[in-house]
Amino acid sequence: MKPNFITATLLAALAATGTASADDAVRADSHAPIGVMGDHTHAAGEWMFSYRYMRMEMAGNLQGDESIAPDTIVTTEPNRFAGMPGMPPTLRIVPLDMDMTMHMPGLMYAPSDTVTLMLMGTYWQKSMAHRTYMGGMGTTVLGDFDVTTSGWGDTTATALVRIAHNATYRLHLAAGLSLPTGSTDEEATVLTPMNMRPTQRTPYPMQLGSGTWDPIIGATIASTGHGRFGWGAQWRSTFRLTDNDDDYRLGDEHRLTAWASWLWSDAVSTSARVAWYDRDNISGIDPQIMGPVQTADPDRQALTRMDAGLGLNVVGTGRLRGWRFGVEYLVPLLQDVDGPQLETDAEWLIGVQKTVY
Ligand SMILES: [Cu+2]
Repeated sequence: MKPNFITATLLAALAATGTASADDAVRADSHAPIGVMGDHTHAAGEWMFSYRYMRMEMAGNLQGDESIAPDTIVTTEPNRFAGMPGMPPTLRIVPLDMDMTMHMPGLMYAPSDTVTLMLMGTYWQKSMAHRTYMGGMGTTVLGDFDVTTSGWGDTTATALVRIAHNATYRLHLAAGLSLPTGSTDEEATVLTPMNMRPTQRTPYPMQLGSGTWDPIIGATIASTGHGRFGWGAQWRSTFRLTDNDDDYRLGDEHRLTAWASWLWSDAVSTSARVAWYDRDNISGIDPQIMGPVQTADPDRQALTRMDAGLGLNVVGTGRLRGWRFGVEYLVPLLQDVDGPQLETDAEWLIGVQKTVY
């Protein structure tokens, strides 16, 4: 055989089975919609810096999958602390709405073609509006108050391991740990039904971290590169195995998502996605979290939600090679809660990524 033929054969074999990192870099659809974490891997030696902004808006309350009004909550929903000193038989403080903003800086590095390491931090800004009803019964409103908390949440360290990776198809597993860098001791001033304003530990949804070291396991499969249509799917679960210093553990979380993408040009793709999310109740109880309010009840934290989302991915070319931009908007299709719990209205995600080759 002539050397030219051997070289051509080798190049063809590389093109068919190679790492496809060049294609990954220039096709907008080679990353999942921006709301999917750990969706892609890197070629050996590559670094990636990223920043994601997430905003979630919630308003009104659900019991199961149906709306429940504040007046109904405070006259019919039992207070788990009833019987303790000063505790009314029903809930008397109702969350009205909540805005959550999350800033997520991220770092990825691939020590080899097989393994990509990922580190992601979270910085939370949470704000919840409440309505307090007067005394132990009836529907007379005493007043409204806001609770806000902000600060670093938990940090995740994850290894992504390639099982298959070629020009049109990729499969990788995720194994990681959520590190308890977020506070579980946040405090706020509240308005009680007895018209007092004590400062006390905030209920669970306003805390910033879990307080526990939690394993993360997942898998991602995706197919792009053989035309304008692409698709992918991911499973990702967080398991809470031990109680934290405050005598409780958050519920396990499970996420399943699948998306389809359309490549308009190499630089621009759009996506449609469905996302299923399930969270268990809290087990144990923080003795410092107590009050006639749903958010203080460990058994009113579980939820199942199905979201639908539309997304846009843009990848830089020329001088902007290595830069990516993504945006995604999700709305719930189905929600079912161990309530009452606030109802999710919408979620926005915006992200910027920079790969260093
Ligand atoms: Cu990356």
